[in-house]
Amino acid sequence: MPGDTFLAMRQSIVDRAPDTASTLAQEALAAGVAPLDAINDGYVPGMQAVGEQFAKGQMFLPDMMASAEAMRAAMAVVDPELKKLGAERTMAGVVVLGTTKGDIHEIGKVLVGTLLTAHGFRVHDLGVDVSGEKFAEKAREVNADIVGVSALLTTTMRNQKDVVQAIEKAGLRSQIRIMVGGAPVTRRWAEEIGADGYAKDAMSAVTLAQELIQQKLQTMS
Ligand code: HCB
Repeated sequence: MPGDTFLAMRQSIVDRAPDTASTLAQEALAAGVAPLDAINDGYVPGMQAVGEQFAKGQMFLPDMMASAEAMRAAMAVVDPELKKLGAERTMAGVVVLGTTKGDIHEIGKVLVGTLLTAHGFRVHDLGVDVSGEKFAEKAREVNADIVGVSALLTTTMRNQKDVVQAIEKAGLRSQIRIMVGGAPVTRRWAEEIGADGYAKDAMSAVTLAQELIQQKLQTMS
């Protein structure tokens, strides 16, 4: 039964069908499917399939945008369920999150923010197309522990390095841990640009953020 539901969720993204995506999410949650499983096993494979079709020229930009709308419709249902968990936890740390300059992909970054919130982090989401200076400014304003930078394009991934440099320039580097992610990003890239860690998906981003907070506390004690 969940297998069929996940396949239907995947298909609702490929079919660019927000109403179906939303209804399936409601039905699945009512039937006891874990919200994160719905995202990871249902909807994300749909976005991956869309990306593959786009790369092969079988799908075009407006189609990809419509699929993103369907994904957003599903996330609107699942998000509150994930966030509910966070309300019951003590504050785990402060995170400033955003997608780097020149890049408007936000679905993955929003998911990372939701799961961090669900695990007790206070998240300040700067949105998309964010410059290094804006990351640094916000990090100072909210006394952030972690800055999380997303990039989905090979061309914008290099702007993650600007964020590291802006934080250094602002004199905040010793207080702030920087984590990077996004489809083209790798652990090696994170090391190359001087970030403190790389996460391949939203749940790994939570684990990484928890580790970075522990490291920070150990350095301070
Ligand atoms: Co976009 N796009 N796109 N796109 N897009 C990709 C990314 C391609 C790979 C598709 C392809 O060609 N196969 C490709 C990039 C190629 C490349 O650079 N190597 C591409 C392209 C080319 C483009 C345009 C240039 C197309 C054009 O205009 N001709 C254009 C660029 C616009 C711009 O940013 N300046 C464009 C536009 C779009 C939209 C607007 C139609 C839409 C985004 C809508 C939105 O976000 N509001 C879109 C989409 C949806 C995609 C795909 C299909 C899905 C992305 C997605 O949401 N994935 C994507 C294909 C793909 O990635 N396979 C395609 C699902 C989420 C859950 O995964 O990887 O984003 P995620 O996030 C994960 C993970 O990486 C990690 O956790 C997340 C959750 O698990 N993570 C972090 C992410 N950020 C993190 C930060 C951290 O600190 C830690 C972990």
